Amino acid sequence: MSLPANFLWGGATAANQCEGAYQEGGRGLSTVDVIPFGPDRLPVMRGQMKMLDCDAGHSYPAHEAIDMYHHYKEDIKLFAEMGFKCYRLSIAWTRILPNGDDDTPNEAGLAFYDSLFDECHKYGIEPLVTICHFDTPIALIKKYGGWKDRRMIDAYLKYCTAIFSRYKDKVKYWLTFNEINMLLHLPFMGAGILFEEGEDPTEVKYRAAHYEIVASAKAVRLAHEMMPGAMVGCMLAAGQYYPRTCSPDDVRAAQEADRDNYFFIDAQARGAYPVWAKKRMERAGITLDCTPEDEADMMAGTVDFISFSYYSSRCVTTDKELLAKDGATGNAAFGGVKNPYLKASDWGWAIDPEGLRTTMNSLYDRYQKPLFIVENGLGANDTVEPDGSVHDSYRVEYMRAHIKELIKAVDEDGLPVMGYTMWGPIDLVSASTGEMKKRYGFIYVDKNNDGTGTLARSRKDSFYWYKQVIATNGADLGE
Ligand code: BGP
Repeated sequence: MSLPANFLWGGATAANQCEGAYQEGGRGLSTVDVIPFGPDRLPVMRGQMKMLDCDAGHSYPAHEAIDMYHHYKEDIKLFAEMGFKCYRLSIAWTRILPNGDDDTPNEAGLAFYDSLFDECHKYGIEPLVTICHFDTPIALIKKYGGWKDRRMIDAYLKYCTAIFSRYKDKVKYWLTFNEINMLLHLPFMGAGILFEEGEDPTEVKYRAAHYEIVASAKAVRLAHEMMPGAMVGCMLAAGQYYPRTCSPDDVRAAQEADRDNYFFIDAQARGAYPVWAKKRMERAGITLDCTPEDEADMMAGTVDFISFSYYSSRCVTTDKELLAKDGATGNAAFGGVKNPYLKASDWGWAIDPEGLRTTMNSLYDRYQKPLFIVENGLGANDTVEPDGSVHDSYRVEYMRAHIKELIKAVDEDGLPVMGYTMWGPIDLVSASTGEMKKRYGFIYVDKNNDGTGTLARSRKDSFYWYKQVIATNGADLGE
């Protein structure tokens, strides 16, 4: 067993999925606040249905979430009890700059995260901060149309300047954008994009992607200038694409599907777009608005490490009949078909622990930069027993199998891996469905889909299991 002694075990959350208190402390409105629960959620996340404010006909899970804004001391104490070395969280952009580009940051917002980071350090927990996790300020969507507009780069850098100068002594590890490739699938959630009549959606998305990539590169450079020793990573919604069969057409389709993701990470890790991307854009008639200055910025701002989320592998086919009949229900954002060799979660997401190792090797072969698994976990229905306990052996089984593959990737393949922050150590709002009952946590939160519940926290069986995993640095996986 060769996980390094300083391996960063922990958990990951996002502001909008746990903080709540969406109007407290001078916070401004952001995309995630107006993404409703129910059937309109997907069209809004995709930018097909316009919603820039809340209305009485919808409910909005992010408004209260699990109210971590008022419970963070209790929650971080529970993370510490499990032995966390690292806590990945995101800062809500509009707590710091309520309009997204204010000249003076909001002191109440800054003070909140100051206190949260102090709480982490009290227990020796290293914060890992996502600068932007699916939250584009609504004011900037009204002003610029979100990431469609180049001026977003300056707004983002203003925000980065505010948080880097305030937290430079408290935060060493940073991620520029959560799941940057999600912009292609859920453009409103990923980049505040709404499509107007006559626009080519593909062109709009790739132009926005370019601005985020340039913003990310400039943020990396700024972080290095302002915080010597800081490490900044990119963040990919990862999961290797498998061809459904060994037909050459399927194999090519899987390669092209992987390239949708590599497009982003090649730019962030190597500092330039891959050759095939230029050809793809030409074929699609897309112009990127990439200036020589952008190219120089991208090259000067490559990331220090590659972080990613991994829930499952993906499977593609070129067989139209099969696609119509066997479309994957889970990970709907990524499309594809069901993999007949894999079981799926309650929400239809394929379960493929070995795919984690495959994905890690593909990423390392390509970039040769340290890897960091910043999301992995099982969203499941939990049953609370009359005595309050939750026997979530399915969650333990999922995580054990994935951690085993992570250990093989280190032990047998020799990959450098900085840490593992599983997704949702405490139950929180699901990003894709807005549900509470899709639970990932080791800590149960008494809150239901309809918003009822006491918000009380309690330990599930998996809580004690993970504690043991961390205490033994992965040597005891409880078998
Ligand atoms: C990723 C997001 C997270 C998180 C996770 C689980 O895409 O970065 O924010 O929510 O997926 O997905 P879900 O909440 O839809 O189950």
